[in-house]
Amino acid sequence: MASRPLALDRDFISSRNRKAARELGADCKYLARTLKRKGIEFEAMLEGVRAFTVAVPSWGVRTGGTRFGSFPVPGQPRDLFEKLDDAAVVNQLTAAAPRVSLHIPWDKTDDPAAVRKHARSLGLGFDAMNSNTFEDQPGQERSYKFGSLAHVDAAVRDQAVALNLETIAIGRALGAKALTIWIGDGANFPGQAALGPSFERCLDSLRRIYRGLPRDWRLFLEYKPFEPAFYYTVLADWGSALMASLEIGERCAVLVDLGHHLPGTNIEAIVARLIRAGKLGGFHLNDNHYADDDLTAGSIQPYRLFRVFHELVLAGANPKKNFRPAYMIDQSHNVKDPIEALIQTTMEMQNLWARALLVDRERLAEYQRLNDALGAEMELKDAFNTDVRPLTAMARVRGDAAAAPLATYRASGYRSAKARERG
Ligand SMILES: [Mn+2]
Repeated sequence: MASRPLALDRDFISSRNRKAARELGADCKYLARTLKRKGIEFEAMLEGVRAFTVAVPSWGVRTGGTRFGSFPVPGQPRDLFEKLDDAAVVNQLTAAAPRVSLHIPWDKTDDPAAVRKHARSLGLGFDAMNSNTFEDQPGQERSYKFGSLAHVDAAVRDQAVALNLETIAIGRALGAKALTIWIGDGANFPGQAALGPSFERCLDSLRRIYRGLPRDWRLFLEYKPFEPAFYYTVLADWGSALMASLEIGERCAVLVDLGHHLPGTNIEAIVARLIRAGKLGGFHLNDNHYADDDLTAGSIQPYRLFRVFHELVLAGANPKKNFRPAYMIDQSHNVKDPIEALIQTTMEMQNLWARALLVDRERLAEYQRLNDALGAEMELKDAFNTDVRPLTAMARVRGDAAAAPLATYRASGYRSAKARERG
């Protein structure tokens, strides 16, 4: 496929920015003044915001989201090239989503060189590859109905290991540097699976995959408490994932999906522990109300994501070994335009990251030394309650993206153009 120019016209974006420039300038001036009173430099914050980027999931540019079926929007991407086109729109408007995360076999390609070239023409690279052994594909020899990497039958495990090695091979050709593994292996009923041996089989399969991992790659283990197995899951929690990653090797780490925790779990504390262990691999960012709801990040519990980001900002200020988390979005919707949802998510993360940067870490530490619970909490809340939207808008403008990405997207007519073009 011939490479096309960027999805949205640059001049269209900059003309919209020019129209908003006066108001944005005034808002930034006001914010810079209030920040200065707290000893915070606006320009330094701007650089901090611009340094934060996330990866867009290839499965997030189409509707999905429920087990009960999906309701496509007009002009959905029909192949991987078109998925990249849509992902490029998110990056063009936010300047914060320059990578895409693929799922194999959903995104299986016979011509990774062409895919890589197309991505590069759009200004995109590739983040962690994801392998899918949690559902059967047409023509597949052996079924994953009763598991994959931890299956009782060695032949099924072989097939699942092979799929992961193939995923690495495709990712290598694309320039990716990590593999994320999530498996649904487990049991729906007590007695169905032997708890000890199933974990051993999982470890054994992971070791085989790790042996096929290129030296400059990392392996991320993504845990999840339940679903599709509703009684027992092999990699159910960060304890199991950490234990596995410690046994597998130096380049194996844990991936935290925000939606993969039981209600009330203190995720920021898990993040702090994984940082200490040098085993925080990355994130699947999303939000949830009940379980693995894959809702737009920050839509339900923005304060929770802010607290997670605060731990990451703290760790970044005083880096520990192996601290370079991969930030990836993992969400899928039925009721929002998928591109709009990804833009909204990316903007929400820019805002929450900016607010986490505003925490006065020395003052917070002083409150903590004094056991001043109220003072410490208010230090966090003060940052969280700051309206940083002018700051993140200016960060986008500096990156040649849009001051107001959602309004710009809607005004661009991209969706209706694609509906006509793609049918
Ligand atoms: Mn995930």
